[in-house]
Amino acid sequence: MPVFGRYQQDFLKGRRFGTRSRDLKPWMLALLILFILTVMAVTIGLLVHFLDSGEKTEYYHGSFKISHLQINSHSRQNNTYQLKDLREISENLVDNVFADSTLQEHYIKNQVIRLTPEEDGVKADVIMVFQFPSDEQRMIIQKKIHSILNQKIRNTRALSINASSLQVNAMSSSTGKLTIHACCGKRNVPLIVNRIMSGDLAAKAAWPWQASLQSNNIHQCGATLISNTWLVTAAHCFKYNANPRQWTVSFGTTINPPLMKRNVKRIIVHERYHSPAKEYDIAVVQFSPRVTFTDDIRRVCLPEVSASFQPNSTVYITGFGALYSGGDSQNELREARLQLISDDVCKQPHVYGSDIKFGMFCAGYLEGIYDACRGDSGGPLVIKDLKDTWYLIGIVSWGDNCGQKNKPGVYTKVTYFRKWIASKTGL
Ligand code: 4AZ
Repeated sequence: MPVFGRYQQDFLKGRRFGTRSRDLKPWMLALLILFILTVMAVTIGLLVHFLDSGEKTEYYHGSFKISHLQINSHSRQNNTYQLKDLREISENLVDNVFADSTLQEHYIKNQVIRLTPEEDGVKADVIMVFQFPSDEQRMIIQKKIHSILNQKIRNTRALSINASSLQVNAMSSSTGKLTIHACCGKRNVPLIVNRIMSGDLAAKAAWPWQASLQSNNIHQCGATLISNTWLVTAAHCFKYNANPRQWTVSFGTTINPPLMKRNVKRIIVHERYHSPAKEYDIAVVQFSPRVTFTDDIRRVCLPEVSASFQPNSTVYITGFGALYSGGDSQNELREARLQLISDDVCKQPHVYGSDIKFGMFCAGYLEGIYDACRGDSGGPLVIKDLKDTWYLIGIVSWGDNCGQKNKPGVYTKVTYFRKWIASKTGL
């Protein structure tokens, strides 16, 4: 006689239950299925409702003509503007239009994406960002935006705008996002930099243009993203190895794991860089495939040749470099706030004397401490303008050790090489 273990007995019981369930009347079964379906439908409905009740970001493209003015890259006389000023004035104007309108609760920001000089004026293309509950009609909103702009830009004193030239069109959110991200020098986190020795750890997406240049997968130098395929760095990074096949570039605030990695396709070192001389310490690097800009990976702006910066201005350096002379490179990105040092100060005999040549400048503190170090080379020194747009003005180049008294860091002056960068990259 077979001996039934516990599982076999349960199995038999199960079969008996099975027999009972087959006794369910058809109407009971139908009721049960109906009940289950109703519960599922209600749950899905509630889920959809709660997930979808959030605000949706929407993008609108506007364009208008600013008349009776001329663009001038040097002076600033009557009706004569620099493009940079005009961008700022136009963005402030659109901010003001919506800050005081029926759409004020929904308005987020605007960005002038293009200023095109035309006969007797300039055409401005601007992207406007709003947030609406998801059930809002886009065509109705588009008309509302047009009507608000149409009423208010007529009466503005800041600029003379031809209201009949105004056009407003809804954009798909993917095009809107991509267009906004394609703009340079913008980041999506607030600036909080603590002054601790050797800098501070950088927040995610705080310096989205920072890259790490690696040969045989070992971090060697910093670099700065200036387009979706080009980087600027220091020439001396390639002193021992300029074979693109042995170099890769990574993005993100850690080297390991990288947020994204690319192969280097081309390394162009300044023709007049000859080590051990320190002049012409600049190179551009092309990688592939190109990156898509996101909050974490984005290009910095390049300054115009004519841009100049006041001594003592606040600037920032970032890098994976060592925390002290002779130390190792770091896995996590760090940032430090520095001050620009005038040539007069830096060329003093007890600082660097005549070692500071054309195309270089100093930044940091004569008392030392905050400084770039080995492994930061090639990385960015950036400055922020009044509209929170970041510009690359220096490339970490050299210095006597790190953080020493009277020996601040020395940087390649980007404005000096602006035309050289354009000649190699087209940017
Ligand atoms: C280097 O070895 C290096 N303190 C970079 C910057 C500085 C010193 C050394 C500036 O790459």
